[in-house]
Amino acid sequence: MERTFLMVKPDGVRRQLVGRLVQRFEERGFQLTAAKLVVFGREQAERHYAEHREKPFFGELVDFITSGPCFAMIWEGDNVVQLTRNMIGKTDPLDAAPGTIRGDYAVHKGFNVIHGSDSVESAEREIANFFRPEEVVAYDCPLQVCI
Ligand code: RTP
Ligand code: MG
Repeated sequence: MERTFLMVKPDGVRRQLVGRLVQRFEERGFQLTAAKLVVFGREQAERHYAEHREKPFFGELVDFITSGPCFAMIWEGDNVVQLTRNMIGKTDPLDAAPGTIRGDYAVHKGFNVIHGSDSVESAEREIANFFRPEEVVAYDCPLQVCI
């Protein structure tokens, strides 16, 4: 089963959007298999965004991600990586369509509420950076048989 790493960023947690965002992924038909509220350390955040290390916004991005609790999750389902990216919307809320998470809840590119893995390979790397294998819970989800 395909897996992805989704993370409500500190702005989303402060704004008390966690419940509403979890609900969207449940309603779409995905299965939650791990979740935790964590304040990430600098090294862990830098590893997460390593592809942006040379970009001018890298320092600010890591400052922001480590500025307060994030709600980290693993979700499973068919094509969950691409489908949740579609639900999250474009990086810059100026381009994000209404109906997407960023199109509904975000205004600034630097405070865009949620992260989602951009490929199956990124998802596996990001999951390994944030979760230990024993934190992932396997269980039968009756919904999966009828989606
Ligand atoms: P994310 O990784 O957080 O899910 O976002 P994304 O894939 O949509 O966008 P990505 O290109 O991976 O960028 C990571 C985060 O860096 C911030 N950013 N700032 N100032 C800028 O030009 C700029 N570009 C990107 C955004 O907060 C973005 O979510
Ligand atoms: Mg990204």
